[in-house]
Amino acid sequence: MHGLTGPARALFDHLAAGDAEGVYALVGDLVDRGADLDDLADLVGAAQREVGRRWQRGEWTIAREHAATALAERALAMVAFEITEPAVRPTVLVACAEGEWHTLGPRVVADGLRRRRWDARFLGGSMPAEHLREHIDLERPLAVALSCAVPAALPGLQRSTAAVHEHGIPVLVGGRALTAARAAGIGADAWARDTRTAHEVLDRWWHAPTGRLGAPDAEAVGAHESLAADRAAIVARTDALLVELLPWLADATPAQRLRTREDIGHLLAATEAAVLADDRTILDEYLPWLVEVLEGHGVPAAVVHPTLRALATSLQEIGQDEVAALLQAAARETLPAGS
Ligand code: B12
Repeated sequence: MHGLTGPARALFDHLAAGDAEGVYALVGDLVDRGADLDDLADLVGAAQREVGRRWQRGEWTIAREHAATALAERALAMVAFEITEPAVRPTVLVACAEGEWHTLGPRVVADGLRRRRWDARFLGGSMPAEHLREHIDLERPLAVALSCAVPAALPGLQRSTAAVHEHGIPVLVGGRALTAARAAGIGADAWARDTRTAHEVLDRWWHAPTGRLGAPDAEAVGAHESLAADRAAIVARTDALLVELLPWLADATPAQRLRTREDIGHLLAATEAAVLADDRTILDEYLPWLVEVLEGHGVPAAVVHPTLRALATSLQEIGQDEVAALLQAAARETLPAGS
């Protein structure tokens, strides 16, 4: 069961049933009763969080999530198409960090800014830093707004932020992987929760340009770079150590073996993000989430502790003792001993 009520519940039920007509009728009705794009964004956000939980617990297939998301996108577009007033505020580029494919959030932020008469241009999913740098030459925006929903995209966010800063342009960041502290850690100039707060920050920058741009913690960037350089070797070594700890893995199918290596890669990506943002809460959130996802998808959670041990050992073998200690502390404090 979900805790949604009112229109959020109705929207989720239509999304779950793949009922396009139901979605359009509901949105039409809400708009007639005065709902605006911000209200719709809150509603879609609530319904989509439930979509995510269903996938996380293994109750929904990826195809069901995709179908619901495609409809949710349409619901937001219905309102966005009505925004026709010309911009009176400067250009703002809105993009996803490199490696980030959650586009609904930043798209609705771009539309919400257009509604507030910014010349907001949405650049879509995963925007590599070098292409963003090039595009800024063409557009000369007042600011760039970057979105990051998964911790694995934080390094891409940091690179994009640095690329924008090379032009002396400030960067606003948002999305569910971020907090104010993480935003400051990667060198962004501001963090905003949603379009309303994004508009306030941008308006401030418009009227009183930011003097000094943010900078990431150089030590954390260095620590991240040295870890990222050994990524492939760490994954391969962790995988080999894991087979020693769980000999039955050697008999798994090639597809399962590949999946295990991918999962190790994701765990390492979360660890890298925690190092870069110098923020262990990234791992504190990631590990219990991982256990729930594995359990929901029929993988025994008992593999998590050996995987963490194997990863910590391979990190220690290459002198990354501090990172290993970070991972072990997060595991100790957030996971039940036997999981
Ligand atoms: C739909 C979806 C997808 C779709 C996205 C399709 C698309 N076109 O966007 C696809 C299939 C691509 C996808 C992929 C993945 N996903 Co996904 N996804 C979701 C889901 C269910 C909904 C996201 C959404 O549409 N939200 C609706 C919008 C309106 O809300 P929002 O994004 O939060 O945006 C609001 C604010 O955050 C903010 N905001 C957002 N960006 C910005 C930017 C600025 C500048 C500002 C100011 C504000 C701001 O304003 C927005 C409006 O209020 C979420 C669930 C959730 N809880 O978010 C999972 C979720 C985010 N995904 C998750 C995961 C794990 C993945 C994958 C790793 C899965 C996989 N194994 O491949 C990949 C990663 C892909 C990648 N590298 O980006 C996890 C992340 C958990 C974690 N620990 O990191 C979640 C939370 C699901 C879950 N409960 O486990 N996903």
